Amino acid sequence: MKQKKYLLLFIAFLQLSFFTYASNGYDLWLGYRQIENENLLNEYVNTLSYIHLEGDSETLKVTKKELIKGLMAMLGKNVPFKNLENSTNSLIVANSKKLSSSILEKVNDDLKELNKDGFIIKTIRIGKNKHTVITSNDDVGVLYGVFNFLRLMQQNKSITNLSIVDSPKLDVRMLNHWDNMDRTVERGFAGFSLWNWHTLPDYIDQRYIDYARANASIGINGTALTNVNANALVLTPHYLEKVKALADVFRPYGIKVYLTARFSAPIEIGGLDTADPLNADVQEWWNNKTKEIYDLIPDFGGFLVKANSEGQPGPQNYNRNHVDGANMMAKSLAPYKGIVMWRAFVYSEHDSTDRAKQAYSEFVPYDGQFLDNVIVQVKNGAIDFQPREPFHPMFGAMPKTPLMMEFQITKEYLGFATHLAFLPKLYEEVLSADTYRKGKGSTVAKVIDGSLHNKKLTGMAGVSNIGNDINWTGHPFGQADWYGFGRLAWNPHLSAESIADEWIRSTFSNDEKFIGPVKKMMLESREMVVNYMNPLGLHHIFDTGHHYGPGPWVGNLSRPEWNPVYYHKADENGIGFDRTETGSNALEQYAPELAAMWGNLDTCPEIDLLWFHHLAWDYTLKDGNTLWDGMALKYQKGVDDVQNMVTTWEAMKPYIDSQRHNQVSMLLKIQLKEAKWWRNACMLYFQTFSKMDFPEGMEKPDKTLEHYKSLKFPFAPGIRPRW
Ligand code: GCV
Repeated sequence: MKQKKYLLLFIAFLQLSFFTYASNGYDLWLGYRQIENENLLNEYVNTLSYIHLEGDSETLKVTKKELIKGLMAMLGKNVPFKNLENSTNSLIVANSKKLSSSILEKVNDDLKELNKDGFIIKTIRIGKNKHTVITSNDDVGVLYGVFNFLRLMQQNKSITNLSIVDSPKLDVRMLNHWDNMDRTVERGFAGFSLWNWHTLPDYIDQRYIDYARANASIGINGTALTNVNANALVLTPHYLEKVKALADVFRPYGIKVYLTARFSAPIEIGGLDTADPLNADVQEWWNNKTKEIYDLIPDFGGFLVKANSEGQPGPQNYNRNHVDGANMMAKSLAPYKGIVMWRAFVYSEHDSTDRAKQAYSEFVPYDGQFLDNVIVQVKNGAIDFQPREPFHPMFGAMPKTPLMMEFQITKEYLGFATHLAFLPKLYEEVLSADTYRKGKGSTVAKVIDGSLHNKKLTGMAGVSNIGNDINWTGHPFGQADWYGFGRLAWNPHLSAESIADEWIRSTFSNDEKFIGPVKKMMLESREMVVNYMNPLGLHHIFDTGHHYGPGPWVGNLSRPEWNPVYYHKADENGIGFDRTETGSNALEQYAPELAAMWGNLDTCPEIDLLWFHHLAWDYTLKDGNTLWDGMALKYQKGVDDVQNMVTTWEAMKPYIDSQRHNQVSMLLKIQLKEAKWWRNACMLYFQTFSKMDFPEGMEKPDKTLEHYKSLKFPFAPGIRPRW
């Protein structure tokens, strides 16, 4: 009785200190909190009397550390490690190869179902004794199992009767860092690069370890360290030593290192006078370079390549094609089981066709010609990470080629790190889109998990939003995008709703009074951004270069498709990009069902209207409003919804620590200010064409169009430095 009283007092003390302490967010979703619910705490303590952990590989050492850390924090006590004999209520953690036959027979059927890195968490009985087993056919799977088990506890789920069998649906689950070697980050808004190339390899920043741990906790198993706008120097011996040091840190966490390979590296650092992929010296150079890398890093993942895109060199400089370039590198990597991720983000100033069509036109004819260890990396949409884009038409259109998804986690076009827009909602929309390539139900998720066309190599990449800001992502809610990306790379069929739920519980609180409103706010946030930036299918109307804020008036850049006016095509007759048969006919690149649906104004969803159609300002929308009024009201709705988000968040103050609450409050106010800026600037500009009044219900702009046009941001973060 007395003991119980002390326990309650202890919990009350912890709660009190939680609300008054300031969390800087460094712990991410792994800040294990003391279990507050007394019954649950008892259940956990009783179920976890002992831990029995087999094996001492580097991976199992970090697994053990994680268990100790997590259980100590959540239970408020140490759980002793003990041999199994005669014990009950033990947590058994081991690679399946180390399990005793009596345990093995309880999990054998489940083990057969596992893919690489999959795990089992199962409650078993042996005689009178009850235990919880976490196992896998490989050590990394055991680590993943432990992270998942701890997550169940973080979410206050019962652990007395578990039967979880979970495997990753994709092989390559990786972050792409657009980190330059001078530590600036292209499109990075959370500080400088994590990689301190100057102090590597001798100085191992604790951040590198914490980075690996965070990634492993959500199943991420690869990282491309450097920008796709690549610098060949990273392939020199001086830098490879540093890359090796990072690879050594990441290895226990199951994370492989990949490098971006500049196509002209044989010239720039190899002393050759060509980088022609069919030239024998060039091939030999890549073979030797690859061997040099594998001598240092035996589990090196491979190369990520941006070629003949936005000024990057590539095989076309030598009148060769993507297949020649990718296959040359693939041959050098094949003996070591390395892969080439060849990006399909290509468009050319010499091609006057709709930019949205160019990647498909260039790549689809190569279907079936890439070697087995090449995977073509395709952005989620055909333009460039816009707040909303129809899925990229290449998905489903190359049945003989593995395609991997490239999402952007950093918010180049969704308000940088100052706006809250929960991106898993965007990812979910793309992944669940139906390509109709093999009939109804041929979703993008099935293309990339390999099930639609029976692909062996599968993957998903996310352009990282991480920097050296203390909380990693700048905006505390940016952590949810990293987390959500990892979870979807593990299983692209998960729902954004379940991801938001998990993340809130692990990161902030299990209090339903907090979870309900915050989850709602997160799930609606991406649509708010679409509304106040790019409603009704508008796209790429961002200010030039830095992409911060509106710039629909920009029309003076040398390449036509770099100008917002190219995309909205506003004139006195109307607005929108005609991609139907009467226009660019980008629709022809989709399955006939989709071409018909998007091509017909009666069936085209209004969220995609101006992506596919150029319509008169007085065109009637489904709700009876004119296009002009409807557009204005969408902009206004975006602003109003952000205002509501500000109000919701203010009411959340009692539930979390003051530091993070205050940070989010300030950021939401910036978001509100900028949402109004977007609405005012865009509507004033489009009004110069429509010549129509703003409808009732739209707040009138308080500044002139000239004012918005005059705003300049020479030091906006994330712009590519010019060396
Ligand atoms: C890394 C967009 C971005 C560029 C980026 C490019 C790409 O154009 O604005 O910063 O370059 O995409 O994905 O290669």
